[in-house]
Amino acid sequence: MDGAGLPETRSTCPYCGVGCGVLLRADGQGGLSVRGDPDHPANFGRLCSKGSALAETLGLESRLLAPQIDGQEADWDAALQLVANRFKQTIAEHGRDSVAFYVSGQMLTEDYYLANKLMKGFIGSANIDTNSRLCMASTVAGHRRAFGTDTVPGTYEDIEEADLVVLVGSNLAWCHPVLNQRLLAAKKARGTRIVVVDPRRTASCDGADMHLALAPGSDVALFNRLLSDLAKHGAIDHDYLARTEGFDAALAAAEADDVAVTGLQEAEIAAFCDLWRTTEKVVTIFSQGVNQSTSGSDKVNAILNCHLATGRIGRPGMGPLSVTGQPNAMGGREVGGLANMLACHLDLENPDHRAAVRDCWDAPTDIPDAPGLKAVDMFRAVGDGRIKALWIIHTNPVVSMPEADLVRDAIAACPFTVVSDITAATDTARLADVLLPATAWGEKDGTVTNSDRTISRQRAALPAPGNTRPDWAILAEVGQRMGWTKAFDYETPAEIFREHAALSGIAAKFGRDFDISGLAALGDAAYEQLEPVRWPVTAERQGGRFFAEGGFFHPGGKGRLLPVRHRPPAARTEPRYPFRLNTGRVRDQWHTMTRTALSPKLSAHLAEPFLEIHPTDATLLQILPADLVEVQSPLATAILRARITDAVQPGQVFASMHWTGETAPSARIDALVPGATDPVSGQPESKASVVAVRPYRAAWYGFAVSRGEMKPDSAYWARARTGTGYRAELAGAVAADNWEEEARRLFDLPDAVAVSFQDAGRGLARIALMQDGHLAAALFVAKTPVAVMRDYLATLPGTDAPNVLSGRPSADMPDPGPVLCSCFGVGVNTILRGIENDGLSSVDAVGAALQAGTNCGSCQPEIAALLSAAQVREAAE
Ligand SMILES: Nc1nc2c(c(=O)[nH]1)N[C@H]1C(S)=C(S)[C@@H](COP(=O)(O)OP(=O)(O)OC[C@H]3O[C@@H](n4cnc5c(=O)[nH]c(N)nc54)[C@H](O)[C@@H]3O)O[C@H]1N2
Ligand SMILES: Nc1nc2c(c(=O)[nH]1)N[C@H]1C(S)=C(S)[C@@H](COP(=O)(O)OP(=O)(O)OC[C@H]3O[C@@H](n4cnc5c(=O)[nH]c(N)nc54)[C@H](O)[C@@H]3O)O[C@H]1N2
Ligand code: SF4
Ligand SMILES: [Mo]
Repeated sequence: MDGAGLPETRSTCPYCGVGCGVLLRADGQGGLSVRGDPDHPANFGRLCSKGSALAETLGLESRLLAPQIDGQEADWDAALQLVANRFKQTIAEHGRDSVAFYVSGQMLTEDYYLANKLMKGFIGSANIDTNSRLCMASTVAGHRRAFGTDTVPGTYEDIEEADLVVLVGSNLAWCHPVLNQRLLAAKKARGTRIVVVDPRRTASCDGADMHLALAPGSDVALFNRLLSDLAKHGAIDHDYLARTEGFDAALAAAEADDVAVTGLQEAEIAAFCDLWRTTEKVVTIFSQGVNQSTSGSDKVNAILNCHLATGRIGRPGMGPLSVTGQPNAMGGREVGGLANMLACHLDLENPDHRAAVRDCWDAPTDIPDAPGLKAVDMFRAVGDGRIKALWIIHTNPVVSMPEADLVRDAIAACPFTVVSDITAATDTARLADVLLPATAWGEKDGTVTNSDRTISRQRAALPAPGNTRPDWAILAEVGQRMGWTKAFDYETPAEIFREHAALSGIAAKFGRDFDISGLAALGDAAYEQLEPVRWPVTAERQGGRFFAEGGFFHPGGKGRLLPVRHRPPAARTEPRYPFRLNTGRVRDQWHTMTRTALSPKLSAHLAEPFLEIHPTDATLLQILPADLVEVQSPLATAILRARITDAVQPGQVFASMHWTGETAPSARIDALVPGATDPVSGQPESKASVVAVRPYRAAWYGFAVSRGEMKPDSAYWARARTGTGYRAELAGAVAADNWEEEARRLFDLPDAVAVSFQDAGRGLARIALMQDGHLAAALFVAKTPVAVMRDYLATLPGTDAPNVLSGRPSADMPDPGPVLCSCFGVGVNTILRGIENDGLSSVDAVGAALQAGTNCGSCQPEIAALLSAAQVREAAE
């Protein structure tokens, strides 16, 4: 059955905060087909490469399908009772602050609401924090300081109505690709100018008019200069300023700052200020280059100051727009998932707010009046024994937290750790005492809120496999078993949603912004049918923008400009650690890769962890293309593949955050990142560590492909899925005596037929292991990085693979090169040949001839970059 006759289920993509609507059709065999929902206001049918490949990530092979206690399968009753007992016992012996929850901006609102209710309302501790601390905390702090609440003033439509869009610390092209597509379409239609502020040249720069490659951490100085410039040229909106306070102090601070710390040329700064000043409709989009900094909150306020001073906020095409990372980063802020927030944008410090929430929940204890431990401090408290029972839900801190080795050791030593996940194969899940199997995206129901306050439903289109349960149901069970039977008696997520909506109505009476009381009486059927809806949702109002006329949420209703001054990153480069290490994302992987790495399509784009380093630095350090490099910080050492590129500036290097103990253990980059945090938001500085870099000279290098799993254990290895199985890069300090034996061990194929070529003197070995006349696995070894056609070899397992040992296709088969368009599997070489031989001269022409870039469009910026490089070459010839 192909399922074509079955109705489609409307749901929301589980990855980024754009929150694209998807239409799911079950294939009747456990799988789904996924397409963009043409009616969803976030994407109008578009999807990026990750959304398009969702169907490839739903297999059950790596799923956790039953609870585990100490690594042994257990039944739910035993696992839940153990969790409830150990938490109760720990609280009884050591007090309520001896336990903690560490949760996630990927939980559904209903899950998140219950986690917060259980910890803050019933356990009576504020020790619940979330990975949003690593992500949105600085924006939350900045919004609250300026607006009085954590309010996103604008909407996605502003991107299309703006004449100038400034991307600050946002690689929109890779991280919010559908918003980037909307922006590029607007540019085409109305000539929107785009400026990128980022120390690194990214794919987002390809469509930009200006790229300001400022020094890392110097955004405050740049926006302070902009504020001074606006004042100098009489561009301040004094009528609007009357609705705010703090302008004089903010301007004085701005004028005292020296823009020279940005390292930018005076002319480019002036051009940027002119453009901003003379373009009324300006949207400033910001993300982790702003938030993940020890001056993150100040960076946010430096940006907000400029919008407030010009009154360019809350009107069509104008305003600051913080793009959220995770699908429910915004929803998590609404339910109060951060250790310093209460539910529904209420304040933990306010006794009236606490009393109102306690009453609503009918909670047995007072709600804590002080913030709980924020993520970095929370794991330090686990490490020094203050926290004795920890529940981690929907996040993988052993990979994603700074000082990740300390986090790993702390969790390992914690007397009782519970992990709720969809797989047992994560660096964090491997350390759990109790592992709870959650239903995954596609199997569960609830709501998420995206970057522009639009609430959308995630809906189940597949049955829950094995003994998995939804996160909200697991939390409710534990709450009940801890003794609060009535408060955690829920049958459906709809009940939880109604309670949350009703509480938001109470919060609104205290003058809070987040009010969805219009949904408090939503019946089960209406919840089932709920269309995407932007908050607030009340009897009087739905959606819209905030602050066009003022109306801030501080007492007295005024907005605030903040005096902020440049502060450099916490870690200083020094002779021992001369490089600034920046970290971030790649186009086709999601965080710690537990889902996206299951997709061969997505794994083809960048199959290996890498370090971007400038050619000048590479030359000085004698690093050659494709060399491995050792990257050392005061905390730890990593081994990564060098990518020599002038996209980074001299003295700076960039690594991605994605690789893990499961995919490339020497590349867990957060082991190198110290836990320095912003003093206001507690958000760690993930983008400005200091490191030393040197070549890693391995005794041997290897490349492997296989149909089945491999078990690498060399000093360096990185594994990726392919359409036929797996591929891996390997390198080690000691060469094997017998590579054929080593290959049999690596692939666990003791009885396969080996076809091999070995030249011990030159350190060369090529081994193909055949089963039933088909290639099961192949290993290529050399003393220098192995030169074979990797994308071709990855297609061979399972075939009869003639001349596999040559490492390349026969002469009449051109090598497509690394995959650039993951939707259609089009390689770089294919596109380059099209440009050079067939005269393809535009992104559209490449699409028409080769299909590349015509489905999700995420690779269009990279195609554009190939085209402009070709034009530069032509011009030079
Ligand atoms: N493909 C993909 N998309 C994702 C995710 C993913 O894992 N993969 N994750 C999602 C999540 S949770 C998030 S939070 C978002 C993050 O989305 P982004 O914030 O856009 O992504 P990052 O790559 O973390 O960082 C953005 C840029 O900040 C720059 N930067 C570093 N230091 C500075 C600085 O001092 N100033 C300025 N102005 N810029 C600086 C970096 O060079 C980088 O290009 O992406 C979301 N979307
Ligand atoms: N160096 C550096 N570090 C960073 C960043 C950076 O830019 N640089 N970015 C930071 C940011 S912005 C973020 S948001 C974090 C993200 O970091 P994490 O949250 O740690 O990353 P994920 O891989 O998204 O982890 C989600 C986990 O939830 C599991 N899961 C999936 N679906 C479900 C489900 O339905 N229920 C449950 N219970 N579990 C599920 C997945 O298998 C996975 O283990 O990383 C942060 N760390
Ligand atoms: S932009 Fe891509 S990852 Fe983000 S929600 Fe849309 S389809 Fe999903
Ligand atoms: Mo994030």
